[in-house]
Amino acid sequence: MNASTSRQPSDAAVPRLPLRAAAAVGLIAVAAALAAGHLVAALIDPFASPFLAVGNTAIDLTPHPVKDFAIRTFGENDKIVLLAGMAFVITAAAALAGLLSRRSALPGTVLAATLGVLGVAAVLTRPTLDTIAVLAPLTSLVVGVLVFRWLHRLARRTRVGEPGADESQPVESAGEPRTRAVDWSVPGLGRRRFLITSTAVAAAAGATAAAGQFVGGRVDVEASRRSIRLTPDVTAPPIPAGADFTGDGTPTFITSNADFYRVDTALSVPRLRAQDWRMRVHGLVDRELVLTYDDLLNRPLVEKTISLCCVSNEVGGPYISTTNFIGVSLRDLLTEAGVRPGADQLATRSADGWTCGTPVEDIMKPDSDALLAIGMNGEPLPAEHGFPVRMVVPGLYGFVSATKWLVDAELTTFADFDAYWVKRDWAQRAPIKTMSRIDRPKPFEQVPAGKFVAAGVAWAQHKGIDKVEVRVDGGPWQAATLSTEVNVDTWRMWRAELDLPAGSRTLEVRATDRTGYTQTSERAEPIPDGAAGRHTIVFTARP
Ligand SMILES: Nc1nc2c(c(=O)[nH]1)N[C@H]1C(S)=C(S)[C@@H](COP(=O)(O)O)O[C@H]1N2
Ligand SMILES: [Mo]
Repeated sequence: MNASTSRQPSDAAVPRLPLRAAAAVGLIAVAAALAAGHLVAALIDPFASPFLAVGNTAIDLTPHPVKDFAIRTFGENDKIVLLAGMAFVITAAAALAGLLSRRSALPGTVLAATLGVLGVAAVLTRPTLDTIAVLAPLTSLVVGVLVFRWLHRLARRTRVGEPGADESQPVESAGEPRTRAVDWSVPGLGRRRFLITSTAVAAAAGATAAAGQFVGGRVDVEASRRSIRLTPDVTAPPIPAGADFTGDGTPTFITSNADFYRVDTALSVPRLRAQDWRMRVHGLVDRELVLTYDDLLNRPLVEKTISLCCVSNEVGGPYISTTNFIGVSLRDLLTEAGVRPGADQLATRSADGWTCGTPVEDIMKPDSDALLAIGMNGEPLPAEHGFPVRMVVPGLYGFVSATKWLVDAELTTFADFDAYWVKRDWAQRAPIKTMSRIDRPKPFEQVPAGKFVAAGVAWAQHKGIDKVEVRVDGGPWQAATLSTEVNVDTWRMWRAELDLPAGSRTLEVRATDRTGYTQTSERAEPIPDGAAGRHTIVFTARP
C-alpha cells in the first residue's frame, strides 16, 4: 500500500472537501442563483424575484397569531425582521448544502434544487404575477444547480498536466484520467484555481444582483411624485391653535408624512408611476369606468382632515395618525358608474394583490367623505402610503377601507367575495371602535407627586368625541378638558389636572362618543374587529 492509496482507500472515498471550501461552494451557488433570479425578475416584474416572492408568500401563509405577535413585537420593523430571518435560513441551507456534499455533489444538488422549487412555487402562487414570471425562479433553479456542480467539481478535481499543477499529487487510478483530486493540504494550482474562480463567481453574483436592483428600480416613483402639483378645489379648514396639547404630551394634531404609521403586507413597496396608473370600476355597475390619474386631477379635488387607524392596534397602541388627505369623492365616482341594486361590497385590489372589501353603504351615505386619495399634507402620497392612489373611508379601520396602490374596484356582494384579511378570520365589516389613550405619563414613568397634568388622545371617527374622563386608583371619574374639535372624523386630544399622592398610582381613561356610548372595561383582542377596553397604566408619583 503506497501513500496515495492509503489516503484514497477506494474511489468512493476520494478526499473530502475541507469544511470551508464545501460551505463556500454552497453559499456561492445559492448567491448566484438568487442574483440571477433577481435580474431576470427585474426584466419581467420585480415581485417575481425569488427572495421577495418567498417572503411575500411567507407573510400570506403566516398564521395570524404569529403575524400579530410580529406586529406587536417588531412594529414597523416586522418586514426587516422577516427578511433577515429568511436570509439567515437561506444562508444556513446553502452552507448545509455544501457541507453535505464534501464527497458527492448529490446532496447539495438536491438541496439547491429544492430551494429553487420553493421559489417556483412561491411565484406561481402569487396572485398578481403572470405565468411568465416563473422564468425568474426557474433561472435561479438552473443557475443554482449548475454553479453548484461546477464549483464542486472544481474544488474536487484539477486537470492533469497543466503548468503549475500539483505534480506531487498522484493521479487517481480509477475514474477520469484527465483530472485528479485537488490536494487541499498543498497550495497549488487546484486550490488557487478554486479560490480565484469562486471569488469571481461571487463577485459576478453581486454584480448581477446590483444590475437587477438597478433595472428593477427604473420605475422612478420619486420623479413621478415630484412632477405632480396638487391644488385642492376645496381646502381643509386650517387646524385651530387649540387642536392639540403637545405641551402636555399629546402628539401633534397633524402627523407628518414621515411619522404617519405604516401597516401593510408589502415586503417591497409597489412602484407605480402616476402616468401609468389605470383603474377600472366594474362589476355590478351600469357603466364601467376606466380612470387615469389625469382623470382624477380633472375632477373636483377635496381636502379633508382624517384620522386613519389600524384594527391591529392594541388598547394604548400607536397605530393611529392624522393627515390632510386630498382626493376625489368616491361617492360621486360610484354614482357615475351606477351601483346596481344588491351590490353591498366594493372589492378593491392593490398592485401587489392585496384585497379589501368595503361596505357600499359607508361610501354612499351623504356625509361619507370617502375618497380616492392622491395626496397627504399637500404632497402626492408617499410611495409607502399608496402612491399614486389609495382609498380612505372615514370611520372604518384601514383593512376594510384604505387600499394603497389601488388598481381595481369591483362592485360585488359580501356573499360573493372575501377580502385578504377576511380569508384570515378578520371581520367583514369593521367600523372604528370608540377609543382613548394615555400619552402622559408613560407606563412606569416616575413623575412628581402633587399637581400633574395627564394627557392623551381619543377617537370615534364619524361619530365624534363627546367626553373623556380619567380616574386615579379606581376613584371617582373626573372630566378631562378636550381640545378644539377639528371634525368628527379626526382624533381629539384631552388633558386632565391631577393631584397625585406619592406612591404607585393607576390611571385609567374612558371616552364617550356622540351616540352616547361610553367605553366599557370589557377587553377585546384586536382580532376580529378591533381592540376594546380602557387604557390603564401604572406609574409612580415621587414625593
Ligand atoms: N395594498 C395594501 N393596502 C393596505 C394594506 C395592505 O396591506 N396592502 N393595509 C391596510 C391596513 S391594515 C391599514 S391599517 C392601512 C394603513 O395605511 P398606512 O400604512 O398608510 O397608515 O392601509 C391599508 N391598506
Ligand atoms: Mo390595519
